[in-house]
Amino acid sequence: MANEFELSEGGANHQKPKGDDDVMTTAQGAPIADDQNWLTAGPRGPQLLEDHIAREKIFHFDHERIPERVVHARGYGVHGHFELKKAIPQYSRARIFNETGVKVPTFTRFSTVAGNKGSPDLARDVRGFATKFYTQEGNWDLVGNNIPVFFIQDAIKFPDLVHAAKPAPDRGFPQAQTAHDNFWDFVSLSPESMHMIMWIMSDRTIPRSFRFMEGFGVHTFRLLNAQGESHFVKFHWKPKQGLQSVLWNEAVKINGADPDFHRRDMWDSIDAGDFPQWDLGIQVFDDAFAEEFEFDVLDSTKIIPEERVPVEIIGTLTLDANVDNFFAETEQVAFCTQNIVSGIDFSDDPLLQGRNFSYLDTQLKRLGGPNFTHIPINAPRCPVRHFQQDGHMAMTNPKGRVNYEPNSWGEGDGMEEDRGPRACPTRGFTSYEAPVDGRKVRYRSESFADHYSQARQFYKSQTPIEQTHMGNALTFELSKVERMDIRKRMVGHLRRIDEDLALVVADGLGLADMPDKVPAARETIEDLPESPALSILKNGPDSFAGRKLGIYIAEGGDAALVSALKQAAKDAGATVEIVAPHVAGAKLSDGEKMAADQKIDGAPSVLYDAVAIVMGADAAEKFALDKPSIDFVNDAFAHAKFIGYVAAAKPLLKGAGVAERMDDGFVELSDGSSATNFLKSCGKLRFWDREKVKQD
Ligand code: HDD
Repeated sequence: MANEFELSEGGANHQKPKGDDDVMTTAQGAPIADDQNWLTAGPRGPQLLEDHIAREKIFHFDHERIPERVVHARGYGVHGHFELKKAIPQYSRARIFNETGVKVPTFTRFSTVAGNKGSPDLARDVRGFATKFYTQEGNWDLVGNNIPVFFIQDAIKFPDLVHAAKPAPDRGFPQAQTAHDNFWDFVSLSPESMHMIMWIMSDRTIPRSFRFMEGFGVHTFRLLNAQGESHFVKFHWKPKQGLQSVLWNEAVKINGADPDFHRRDMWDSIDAGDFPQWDLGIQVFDDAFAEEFEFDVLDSTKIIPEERVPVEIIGTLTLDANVDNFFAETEQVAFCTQNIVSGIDFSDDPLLQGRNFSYLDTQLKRLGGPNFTHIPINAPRCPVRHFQQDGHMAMTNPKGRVNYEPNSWGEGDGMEEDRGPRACPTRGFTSYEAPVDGRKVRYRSESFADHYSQARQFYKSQTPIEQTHMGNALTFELSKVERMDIRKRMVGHLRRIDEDLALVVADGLGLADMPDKVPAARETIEDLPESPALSILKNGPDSFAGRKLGIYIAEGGDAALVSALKQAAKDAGATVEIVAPHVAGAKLSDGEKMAADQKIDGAPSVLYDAVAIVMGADAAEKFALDKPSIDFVNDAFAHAKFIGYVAAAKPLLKGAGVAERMDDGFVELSDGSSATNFLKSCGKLRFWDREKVKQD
């Protein structure tokens, strides 16, 4: 029967006909005989408006788009589950924090912030990390980023921030980047942004994969236990895969080679059964700590260093299913910071309080009505009962006569009517009874006034390589700013953060004189202790698991070696792609043609974490003059990647200009054990010494 449907798994709003009846129908369910030819008056005659099938098809198509998100438009969603490992009843009464071993379903959407839906994945940008937990007590949304601080302290500034970062209103560019006057004008006039600027100029904003980045709830929240006692909390996601980013030059090239690099990576790894995992960590502290801490815990431009308040791991998020339908799930998912459950509460962070208004409001616009919680991806997976009714696209409608309270239906009147739901003081949400007092003022608290100390702490906590990347990023971005006064103002801020960094940038911009320091509301605390947790390289995984090896094969390559490399990569938990001059593959030493996954022109080495070159001497001579082959080697070298090569491939290395500069990042391949050694080296992810040589 064409009108019998089943809902597909994973909460998708996708309906498939049951059984083997695949007859196409209209949206009204009427079978269609021909949907490729519009009804016309005669074979070459005018089209008839009567054609209800054509009109319905075009009508629906005309309305396919919904407004893209005003920020975080480009995103990628994945299903998963959260499992609590350690109950914390002393802090929270929420079931999700008390029942270990229960798999709470989740949906996580990763995103970039500034770019539109079609922008490239490797834009230098903050990544959104938003998770919806479908708990037994309602949905909890943790709407965070991969950076633990934010640009502004008060939500009222958000429209200005976003306007300044997005394309200029007159010209409509630049897209998906901050390297332009408006952005740097705004932040250089908003000193509170300086800590965040340090983070976004670090490699955190060019992650290698969504799988290899941390997530943060950013704000201070509250946890409430069964006795109603409150503790402050900050939420952290720690990737089990380790942290990893790419280089800026690499990011620029990935955007050209594969603008979908991050979403493809996520899709492929889940499709292959390699499920990424994050530990959920909490930093819990009390009022006494909040009082003694140098910074205000309600200020979202500040962190609490992990070395100061340790991150306690309490559970694990596993992402294990791709969506069935991108629109139904990833586009329609509606995160709201206000979605919390009993046992979790807000703090007075002025950014968080403002967000609580904004998210609900934006979903109304984006999804077209107040019933977006009826869309399967947004619907709670626990009983939902209330007296809210009607509105656009109402899908789940209560039965019966009662739609108000208080009511006396069902109370001994002999009528069967259900009285409907009642509020429940014992199980229901109750807010922390925080004392509130004060005059109504528009005022930024003095306790929010230190804008440079943690920016400095972040910079100082990086390795020299990471500091160099930050200097380069600032120089690059500011070199795209046309107004000299904005460039100088930014260098004036950098002088308050670190004089050496300011010097590097001033030098990079060719400034003749060092600009004056920007006036500061508070002097920088120069000696905050370094926090190793803030560096990516100090927290690398030392494993090639989850990474990708590109093996460039050509005629005459050693077939046994390619097999050994594949095996060694598999043993290391990595994936392999075979790249060849032709996508049909190449004939190897055993006389057999090995199929290729990619043609060299479409598979530059920026798509891989490490590369190996296995070809015969004639092929190496031939491809030493071939631009894609030269770039393959040359870029792998420039991006500090490990390069495995056979001796016969040396002409290509020479053609690429690296033969004279071979270092320990090159591993000669000959047999199975050399393949294993090569993969072991790759576990370091990058041969950073090559970057050090460049710096010297
Ligand atoms: Fe926001 C989306 C994260 C401040 C207003 N935000 C959005 C998303 C993430 C964040 C991850 C995408 C959710 C998804 O995948 O659908 N936003 C943050 C973080 C912030 C932050 C970590 C600071 C700590 N945001 C912020 C402020 C406001 C907004 C201060 C407004 C006053 N954000 C929005 C929004 C969006 C949004 C306009 C756009 C689409 C959406 O909500 O659903 O309401």
